[in-house]
Amino acid sequence: MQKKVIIVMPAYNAAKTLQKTYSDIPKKYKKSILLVDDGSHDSTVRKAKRLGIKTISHPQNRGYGGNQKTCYTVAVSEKADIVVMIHPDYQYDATLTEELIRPLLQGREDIMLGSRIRTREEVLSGGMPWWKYAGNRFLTIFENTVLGRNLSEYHTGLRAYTKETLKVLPFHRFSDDFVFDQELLVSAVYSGLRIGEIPVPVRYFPDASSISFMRSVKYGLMTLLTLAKYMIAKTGIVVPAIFIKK
Ligand SMILES: Nc1nc2c(ncn2[C@@H]2O[C@H](COP(=O)(O)OP(=O)(O)O)[C@@H](O)[C@H]2O)c(=O)[nH]1
Ligand SMILES: [Mg+2]
Repeated sequence: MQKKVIIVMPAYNAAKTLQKTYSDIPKKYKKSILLVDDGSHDSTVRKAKRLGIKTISHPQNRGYGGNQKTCYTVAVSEKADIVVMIHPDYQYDATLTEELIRPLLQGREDIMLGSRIRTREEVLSGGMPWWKYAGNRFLTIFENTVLGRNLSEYHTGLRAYTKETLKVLPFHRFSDDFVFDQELLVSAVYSGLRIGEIPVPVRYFPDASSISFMRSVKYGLMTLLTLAKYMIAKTGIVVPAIFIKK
């Protein structure tokens, strides 16, 4: 039976880049896109509606994690078998959607990530600021060591999940902030889920990146805290709420 794929876009002030992101999404999925607007101050909602994208608006800004909670709740309630999350900021190559989800369709992986980190030269010439690159590498090496995995990055905004993954992970208990993405992956590792990746080109330009240095530092520290929670959970003495008890 044909699997149902829903593409979710957690949007915040994405009016300038939405059309381009939308254009790159393969035609067969254009009718199954869901955009959740997190109280944007620009014309994101108007543009999304004009493109025929199903749009849900948060009356107030809930944050990046809060936005994804709505995305996944709605996608699961609409009986998606596979949910692709892509930032509507045109940073990621949406033409690769098919390739990204293939291992999920074939039952080989539970989560797929589009990794921007292939070579340092490629990433930096793609425009990622050197301090973001350094932070990404540091956190990724640390995460791989603690989690016992070998991913090339944990920080991408192009991801795909099976419905089983979204049903098993307690994502409603994750943060409403950016660390949501980390809690999801760390919780997935704790639950023994399979995480695969494909390389995707990097595209950094002013409209594709708004997170400031200080927000990034906070994100880094929250990521380390998430790893500490993982280590605590592994002791078996207490299991923090972001994990499903074994
Ligand atoms: N829902 C929500 N999303 C946000 C907020 N701030 C930023 N974002 C989104 O978070 C994503 C990642 O931020 P971005 O600045 O692109 O990070 P970078 O590309 O990694 O430097 C983008 O899709 C933004 O639109 C917010 O307050 N709420
Ligand atoms: Mg971005």
